[in-house]
Amino acid sequence: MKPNLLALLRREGGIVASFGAANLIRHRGGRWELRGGAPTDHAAAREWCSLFRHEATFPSAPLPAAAEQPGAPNAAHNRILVADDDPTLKHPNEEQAGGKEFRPNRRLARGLLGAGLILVLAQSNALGPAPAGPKPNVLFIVIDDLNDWVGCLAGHPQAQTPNLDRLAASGTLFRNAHCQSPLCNSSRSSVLTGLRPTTMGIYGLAPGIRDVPRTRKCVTLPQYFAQHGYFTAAFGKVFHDLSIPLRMRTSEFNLWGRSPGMPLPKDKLVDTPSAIRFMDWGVYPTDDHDQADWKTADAAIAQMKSLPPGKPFFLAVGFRLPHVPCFASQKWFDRFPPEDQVILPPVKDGDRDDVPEFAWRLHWKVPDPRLSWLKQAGQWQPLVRAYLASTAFMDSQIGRVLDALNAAGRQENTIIVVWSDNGWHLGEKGITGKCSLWDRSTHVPLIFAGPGTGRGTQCSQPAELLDIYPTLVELCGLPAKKGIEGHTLVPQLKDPCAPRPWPAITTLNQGNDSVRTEHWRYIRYADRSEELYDHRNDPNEWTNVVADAKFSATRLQLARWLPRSPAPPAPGSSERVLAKNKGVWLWEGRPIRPAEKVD
Ligand SMILES: [Ca+2]
Ligand SMILES: [Ca+2]
Repeated sequence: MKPNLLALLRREGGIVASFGAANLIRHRGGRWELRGGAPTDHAAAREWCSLFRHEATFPSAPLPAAAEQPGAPNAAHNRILVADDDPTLKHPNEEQAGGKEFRPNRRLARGLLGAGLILVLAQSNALGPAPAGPKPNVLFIVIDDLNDWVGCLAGHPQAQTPNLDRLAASGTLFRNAHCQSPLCNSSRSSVLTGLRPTTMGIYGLAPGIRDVPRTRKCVTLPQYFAQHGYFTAAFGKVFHDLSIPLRMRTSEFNLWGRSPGMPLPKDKLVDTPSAIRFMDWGVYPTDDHDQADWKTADAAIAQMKSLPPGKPFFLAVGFRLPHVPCFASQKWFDRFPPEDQVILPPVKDGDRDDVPEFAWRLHWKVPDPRLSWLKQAGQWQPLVRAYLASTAFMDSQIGRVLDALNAAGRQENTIIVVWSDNGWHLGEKGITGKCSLWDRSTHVPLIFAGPGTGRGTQCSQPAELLDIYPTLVELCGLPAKKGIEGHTLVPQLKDPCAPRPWPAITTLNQGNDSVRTEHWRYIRYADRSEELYDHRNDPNEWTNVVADAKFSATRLQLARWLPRSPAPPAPGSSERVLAKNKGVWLWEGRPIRPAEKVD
């Protein structure tokens, strides 16, 4: 029976190299010693020692043939495990979250690869079998501000997203996935670093991760793949716009491609309370080829036709719609009923009567108009229709990229993940936009498809976007990444009912957090006011039951998941930042004056 290598390593320290059924063990600084295995394994071990000029002790007599194990692993199954304090290692990364990541020095790594060995870090908790054959590619698609108005999520009865639906039908759909922060920069920074906003101190639209001490040197998801031999490229909006300085972009991806901006008409189509050009919706432009998402899909498709040979790829594609401006050409609007027949989202009069007043401070002054303005301006139905139309257009661009992947013959060996960085209100709780801790802001599509995923399965347990990092790492057979805060979703990709003890946690500025389980949402604001919703009976989060004594145990149980020591806003935090200074609450650096509330 082949011994458990990790157990052996822990017992012996140093390095354990496995050649089929034989184990070469080296105590720190000492000779290598071969134990067990068949003559063919010994030959492989001798060859490796010769290559490295290692001194080794081998058994004096060859083992009898009977010791040879039928079906002994071939060279592709050889392993080497490296203890964390072995002198052949160098530079523990000084990176994030208290974890150390160790890499072999170049000479050792080169030799290991030359000998056909697969390297496994001793810190790995998930020593599953390494995938045979070439590593799977990754197609990483991020959408901006798409809530659950997706056909397969049934968030809106008129949503048209046939390409997301077909992808979900071929993989695993997480029906209860939530962002870690309902805002572009903090959400994307969390996904890409694998860290919570409360760990990074990134809560607003600035700063970017390389300007924050905690994350300055962290190894992001694409960087981790590049470290493990992947060609990495990004097109469109992957990081938040301008969050990574120009000079640093090629260290984030091997290729940082085009990120086209949205086309803008000469004048705004809708005269919203905010004069910001982006806060707009309607029929524009006339030609789909002028859309940012068309150009992004074009660039990704072109890249798929000219990938470097001999390397797996990690291709990140970021679409801008349905983020405002919600623009699409006439043909996409024509796919939906006229404005007076568009179905409005369910909204309850007086819904905020049982919501803490503090909730208003999370979206104190935002460019997104309130529902009261939409109603008064006759823009509620037009906005809903524009959101549906721009989503349908964006979905068609995902379809183009998926078709190109198929045409390139890559679909069989490519893991596809699609996610949105946050949701969006279209009138619920009296607001539009995303700065809230309710389901409308936190609930996002999350789909995995390809090798290792389900085939048309759906998981209703809570998932976090933070889970994307460890899930992709495991699916691709890379060593588990230390120091990241998500949990792999591989068990749920294999069996959507596999138990999952963790809730989804969303944070919007320091001290405001939400905990979402399969049945509940609990929110606590920075002034310690609270909300509790029972999703089994109240999917719209209309009735705050936090004061109901019969739910007090549930409330306490959920509150245990709240972040314990959230980091203060990192230096340089700005835009959508709520903070307290000398007892005064500040919105984007200015004191909040209740008389200025717009509801
Ligand atoms: Ca966003
Ligand atoms: Ca209510």
